[in-house]
Amino acid sequence: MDSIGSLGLQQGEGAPGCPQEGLPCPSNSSEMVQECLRQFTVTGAQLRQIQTSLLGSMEQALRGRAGPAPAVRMLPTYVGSTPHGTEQGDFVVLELGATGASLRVLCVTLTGIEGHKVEPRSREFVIPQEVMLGPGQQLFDFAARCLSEFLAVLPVGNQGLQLGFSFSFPCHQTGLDKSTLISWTKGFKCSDVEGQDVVQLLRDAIQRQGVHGIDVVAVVNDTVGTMMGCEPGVGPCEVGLVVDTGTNACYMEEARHVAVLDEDRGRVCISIEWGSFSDEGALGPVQTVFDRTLDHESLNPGAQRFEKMIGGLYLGELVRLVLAHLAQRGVLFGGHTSPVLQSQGSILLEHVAEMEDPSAGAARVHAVLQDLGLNPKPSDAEWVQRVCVAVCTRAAQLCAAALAAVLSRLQHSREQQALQIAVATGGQVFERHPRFLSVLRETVMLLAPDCDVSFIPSVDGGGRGVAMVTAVAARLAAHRRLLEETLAPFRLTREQLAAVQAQMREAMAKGLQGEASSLRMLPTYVRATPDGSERGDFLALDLGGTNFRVLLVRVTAGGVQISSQIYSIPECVAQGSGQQLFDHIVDCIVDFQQKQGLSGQSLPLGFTFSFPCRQMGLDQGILLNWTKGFKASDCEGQDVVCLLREAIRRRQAVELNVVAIVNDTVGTMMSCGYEDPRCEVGLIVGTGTNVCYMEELRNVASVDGDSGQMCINTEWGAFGDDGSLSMLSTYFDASVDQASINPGKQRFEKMISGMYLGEIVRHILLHLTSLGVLFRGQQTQRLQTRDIFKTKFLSEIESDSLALRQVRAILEDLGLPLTSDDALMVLEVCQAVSQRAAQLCGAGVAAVVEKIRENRGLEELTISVGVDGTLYKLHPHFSSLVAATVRELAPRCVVTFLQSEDGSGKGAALVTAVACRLAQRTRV
Ligand code: 0WK
Ligand code: BGC
Ligand code: BGC
Repeated sequence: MDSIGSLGLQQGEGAPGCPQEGLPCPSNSSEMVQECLRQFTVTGAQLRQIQTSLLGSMEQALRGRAGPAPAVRMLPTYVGSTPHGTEQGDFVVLELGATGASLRVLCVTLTGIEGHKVEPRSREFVIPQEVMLGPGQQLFDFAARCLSEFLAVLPVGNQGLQLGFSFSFPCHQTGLDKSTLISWTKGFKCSDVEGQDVVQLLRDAIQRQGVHGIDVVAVVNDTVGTMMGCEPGVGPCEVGLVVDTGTNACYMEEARHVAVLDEDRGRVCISIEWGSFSDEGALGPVQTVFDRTLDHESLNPGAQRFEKMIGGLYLGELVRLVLAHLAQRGVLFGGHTSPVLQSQGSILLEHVAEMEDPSAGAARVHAVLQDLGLNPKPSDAEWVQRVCVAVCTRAAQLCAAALAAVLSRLQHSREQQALQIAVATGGQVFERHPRFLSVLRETVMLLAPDCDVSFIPSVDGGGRGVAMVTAVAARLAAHRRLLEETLAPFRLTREQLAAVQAQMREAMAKGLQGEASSLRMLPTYVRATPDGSERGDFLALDLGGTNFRVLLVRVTAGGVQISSQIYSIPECVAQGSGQQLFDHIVDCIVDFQQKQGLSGQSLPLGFTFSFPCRQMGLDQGILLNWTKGFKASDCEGQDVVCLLREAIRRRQAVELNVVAIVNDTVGTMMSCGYEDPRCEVGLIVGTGTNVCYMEELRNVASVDGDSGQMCINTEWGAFGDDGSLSMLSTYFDASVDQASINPGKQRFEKMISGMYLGEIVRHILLHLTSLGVLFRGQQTQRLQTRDIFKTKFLSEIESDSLALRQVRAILEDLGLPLTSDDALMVLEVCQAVSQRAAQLCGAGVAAVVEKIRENRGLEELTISVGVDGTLYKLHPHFSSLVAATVRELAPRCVVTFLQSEDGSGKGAALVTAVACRLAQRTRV
């Protein structure tokens, strides 16, 4: 393997030609030069060690595990795909840091047409040293002034131009346009920038400089720009390699291997930041005294040690240090040093490139050395050239070892032994240094023999690539703006919620007084919550939620035992004839009785009927209108207890004693009230939504009596049916309402409950797809299907434990082809819709508990609310958002939400038990 060492260097070969004719050739002078050259010789084993160690550091950093800081940073760049060439438009690119003391501004026009290219317009500005080392604000103001100067002469109007910021330093990116500088490298050391978001610093400077119409939409590392700038047709390049003043590479890693990212699909571009590779075990043996001196005298000693052996900013300095060393020992330039040889940074990359160039010949080297103020002897030129060759060859070999580590990583992450890959290269060292690429290529072939690597010089130095990323970022930013515009009406302010609370209070007061109101405030004839003395066996029916249940409830001193059975109510029955519906209910009761061995027994029955009923007594309830998915005929306006009794009659030989009909809110309040007597409110947020509470009888105009309380079923689902919620209603709410079986009805319910949230989300997704924001604008049949997006998907998608990947799984099951950005946006849509629902629900509860507090003239009210309903119970954030909104809007009420365990069937049985107890007492 040591053959690698021979590339360009002949080990132990005698010094060519003595420095000066007739002078004894100090055998040791050529020895001394050879010794220096030998120090820059790297063996195959050493290169392989570097390759292995760097690969180890890369994989440790990807795992993101705790432990000693990995030598390389492996920074996600939020670039998830290589360009698909459809990007179009004029984009401004500001490049800072790639090429040392210069800043470049370009205007790149992307045509989106394969192979059709418009030459970018660009201008380079030299950055004064004091700006590179001064206050950060000064640097960014300098950049903004250069931008302004460039735009001033740009033929394209700069209204609404998007800018991509190519910032070639290690940054923690948290978004395409959000990036925090970790540490300066190369010749930069401005104050007050490390740890800051450099996009914001640039935006602030652009504002300070009064440059208008420029929108900074992306920040990109130069390696990413280089990779993305790969000529379409030859690429896509999946590795971006820069060797300019500094060095670094990026590559497309499988997203699932990047621990910090919550992704399992697709690829993401990782900026390796291999400049900071510093594993002593691997680098120590190849570091020379010159490297250590250079590092020691650099702006950032101890940092970027690998970069300082490769980067163009340092090659000239390494050569200078070697030449100064040899001059001081009288080996070169007759032992004369010169100000140039003494002063740091005086030998530049271009000097080395020129002197190193085999075609340059001794004469050219001689000329360069003279330009540097040196007085070289003929032999000096050759030695100097050999020093340049040694320094640059080592740089190319070390760079090759690093690249070979990346190739090994790609082989691992793609489980591919034979890898074919295109590497985009960029930077002055490639452009100026003829042999760098060939040494790099040959060394890579030896270190990664299974990889077929093509090196593609990037065009415009990566400017085009940055424009590509900017175009993608601009598209995503535009999509984000459209998403925000679409979701803005769902983001309710405290003022809006307080207005809903106040309007609900007003509607409650009017409803109680029997005045026109969208809140019917229906008396339920339940005057007290259970006091624990109830006893007996009761049948209960629970109709109106997701499931129809028949229950046997045994109330004993020891508590309540329940056995129940769930029966389905097919849509054709729920929307068929009333007779068919109630016959079906009685069939279920009979089936239940048989299974429970209760046949022939006539147990008192409590009927939870979760629809708006005007009650004239506990066992009388006129159905005002169906809601949710029910529309059985000949029921509205009928006493549903009668309808049930007629069905019982139709089914001879069945004895049932229907004692009470209760709303599911009342059943829930009673069920929770049995455990906690402070429970005086019942809340349902399930298929539908509604609330009841204990109101002072004196406030209930339609029921005689001024003392005591009665439970009022507010039927808040219909709140806003009088148009009082129109200021909150969105185009999507109107679409859902129009498509429902009861348009114009239950408007508040249609903004809150489980039957509708999925549909609201579906309509928003359709809208965003039509805008091209989602699913690349492809409308899918599935998404056009009503009720295909279940409300339970919101609960699943918003669950914290569910990574974005599972969000994709849910959506892909719906046949939606989506990207990770799509998944993120769908998540945000779900969050906006459910958050609004929970806040509106919270505003309603705040209105109710404040009413009770004021009813009782209390400074502070402590009260419990019994809650049931699938949405409230299953959604990961709904309940806490409701509670937070109530705390915000009713700060003088201490509200405890009790999730009902046994549903409202138990509550109906308890209401029946109370009714039976009261009936018992009146009979004795
Ligand atoms: C369970 C109750 C029932 C109520 C239902 C509401 O026992 O009375 O109607 O909760 O929640 P949903 O099933 O509609 O989600
Ligand atoms: C920076 C990298 C950059 C490289 C090439 C290094 O000093 O840390 O971010 O990609 O130089 O410009
Ligand atoms: C009904 C209410 C019921 C609520 C919850 C609404 O659609 O009108 O009576 O309490 O749904 O189930």
